[in-house]
Amino acid sequence: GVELRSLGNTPDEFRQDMLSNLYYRRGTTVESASAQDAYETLALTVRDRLAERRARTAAAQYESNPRWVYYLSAEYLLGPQLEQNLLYSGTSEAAHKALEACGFKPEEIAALDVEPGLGNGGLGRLAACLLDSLATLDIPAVGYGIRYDLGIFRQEFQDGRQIERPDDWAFQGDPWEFPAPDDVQTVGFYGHVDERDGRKVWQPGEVVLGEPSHLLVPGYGTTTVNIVRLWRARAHQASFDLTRFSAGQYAEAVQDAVRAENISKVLYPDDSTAAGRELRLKQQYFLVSCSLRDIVRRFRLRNSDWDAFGSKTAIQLNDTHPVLAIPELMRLLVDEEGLDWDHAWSLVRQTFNYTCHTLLPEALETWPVDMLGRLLPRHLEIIYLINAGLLEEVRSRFPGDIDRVRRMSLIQETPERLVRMANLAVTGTTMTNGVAELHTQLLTSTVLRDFHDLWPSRFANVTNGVSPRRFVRLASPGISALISSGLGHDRWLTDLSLLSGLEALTGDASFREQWREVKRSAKAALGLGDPGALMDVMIKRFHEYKRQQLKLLHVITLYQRIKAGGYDGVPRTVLFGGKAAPAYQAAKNIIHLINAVAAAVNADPAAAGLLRVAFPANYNITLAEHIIPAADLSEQISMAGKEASGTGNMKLTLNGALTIGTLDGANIEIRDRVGADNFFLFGLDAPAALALRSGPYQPRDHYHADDELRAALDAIRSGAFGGVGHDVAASLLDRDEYLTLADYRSYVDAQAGVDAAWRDQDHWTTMSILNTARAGFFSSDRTVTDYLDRIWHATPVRVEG
Ligand code: DL6
Repeated sequence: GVELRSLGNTPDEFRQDMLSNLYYRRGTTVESASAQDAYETLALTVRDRLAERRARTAAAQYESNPRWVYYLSAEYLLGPQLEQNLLYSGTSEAAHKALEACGFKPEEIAALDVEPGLGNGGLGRLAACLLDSLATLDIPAVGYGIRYDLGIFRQEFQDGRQIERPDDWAFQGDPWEFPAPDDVQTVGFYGHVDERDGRKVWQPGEVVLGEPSHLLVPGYGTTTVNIVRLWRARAHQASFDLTRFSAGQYAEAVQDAVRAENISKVLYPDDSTAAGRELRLKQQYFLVSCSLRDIVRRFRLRNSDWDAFGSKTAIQLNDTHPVLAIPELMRLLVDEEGLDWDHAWSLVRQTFNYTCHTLLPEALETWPVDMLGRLLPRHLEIIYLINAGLLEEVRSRFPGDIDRVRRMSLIQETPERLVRMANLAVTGTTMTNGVAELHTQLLTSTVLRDFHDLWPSRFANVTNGVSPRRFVRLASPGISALISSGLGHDRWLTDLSLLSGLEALTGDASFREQWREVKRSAKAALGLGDPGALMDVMIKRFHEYKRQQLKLLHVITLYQRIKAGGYDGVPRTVLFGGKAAPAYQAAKNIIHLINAVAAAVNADPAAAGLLRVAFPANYNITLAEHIIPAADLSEQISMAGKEASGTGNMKLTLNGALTIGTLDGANIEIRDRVGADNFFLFGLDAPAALALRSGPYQPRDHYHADDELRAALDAIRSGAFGGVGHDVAASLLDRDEYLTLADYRSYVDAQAGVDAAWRDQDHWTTMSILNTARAGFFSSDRTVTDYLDRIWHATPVRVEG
């Protein structure tokens, strides 16, 4: 092949290349360059280094014709790209010097790097961590997603209320992206199904184009650079109505084009509103259709026999959002390629696997049969055929068990006819996995129990993990440097189990002192409160099951103790961060109340130096990277049995925060590893919570029995926080769906244990180091290794450096 010229990484070579990029690609000069010019030039110069590795990677992967891992996800929270790409390409220092030589301040230029907020929360960030680890482990992989014009909304507070603003993240252009308008795919919607020569032919009524662009996904400490390919909807030229435009009907002239391009306009915030459901379904099919065509095109580059498809292709369905891929691949194989049904079905089942990320029944997607049939008539036929096969198997395994047949059917019949996407996902895949031990156990014993009865070997657990590069090395340069100096190497960045070497250092007083100092300076850098105070952090999406309201009741109790002159706790800064889905009023009420309580506490001289409440707006990956290293206490206080796994809990543990938590999600595995002595446990466990929920639970009994709880709720009800929060208090007293009041006393008492532990700073530091030392399991490298062993069965392709 043709040899690539290697780009040099000395400061001089890097600066020369920056200058070339400034002149030739940015079209400007050093004298007139703006900060944005400098940022984009820097980004291009770094990107070029990775692009070179990408070219080598693509060549090696093509050559070895491996089994590919394709990750299909409606969401990716990739985080800021600049610092990551500088680190992974080994050019941080050269870039710093080059910027300074041109008169720019590196921090100011880095601040211009806007994160693509193409996800809502844990599921999207997990996708990004898995891509990072796939590349780091040299696995040939491509992530597929949607390039939303507007990412997750920008959160602002107005009078303490959450306001959502559009996030036009790529307004200035995105220097990391490689658009490929020549690889465009055509996606159909609506229309009808004909039969021709014994084959079904779908004649779509509307056609939209999917235009891809890709971002580079570098591995750490390796040459491999994979990609994530994102699709953007484009209208056909023909949808612009020139006749109408010429007649002055400007809006009408573009209406079809606008409708087409709306498909990738906004990241759908969540499914708590009915409006826009059809658009959401269109987004899902758009992602699936474009990605499968691309996957098939890539398969054909090296293979001609369909029989090899399943062994060359592992497609992971990230939750139910991309599950239409199952009927779509059946349609491609049967209708377009002419394979017989059984042959196609066996290839489809070999190809796909499914990850479930929830236990909330309302989060298991369903689609009205009518809507799906109108939008995708052939797919609905295929779903019916798949259902026939499934129900035949159920009937023959469980004769006469009509209820079971009804529960397992892909179609819910009453009260409304709905397609059950999770049932389709389990039926059309080889493996289904949960994301933490408890989650998988609850999935197989409750939500998906019938499927587990039928096919027990089709279920596996793969506990989530996080990228140590992103969430330790980049987020916490101070802690990272200390870990490396303590261990005498930085190999822990690619083998996180090596953190166990820190255990021996807990006996070293000077190491403990340095650890304390590093945590303290992370708090000082965050600038939210006294760095000597305990930094108590609750960062995650707002949801009643996660119970930010429980943390808030604790804050009110502390405040009331202060007001009563009986405060014996340690100084604390309580930090909240997170967004509520725009249509989720109960969660937005909690946000409003937190801000009202924060205003009262922070303005009260009596609380000064003892308690402070911080709630920075617009929690995202960029902000997370500042908060996580500063945390002393990690709040993981969901009602047991509701949080599938959590990943923030892992990030905080790895950064030396101690957890106060329930036995929920991955908290259980964290506690098992760090040790019960280094974890503040409280509350009902999952069976106890379930039992209480199934009986006649009376939240008011707790209100009457506990003076401090009653005082906290009464303060809200009596208007102590500017009259805000009546609805929150009423919902807790009347329903308390997530057992907040039942867990209050146990939680507040456990917090007293936190205070006692914090008073012995030296011991706290030991516990903090032990948390980091014992959390190596929670690397997403281990997660990917588990996926490879249990689910994907793909092997690395090493790329020459
Ligand atoms: O698996 C990633 C992440 C888990 O850690 C969280 O526990 C879980 O809530 C989250 N789920 C979602 C969306 N849920 N659905 N469906 O983000 O996934």
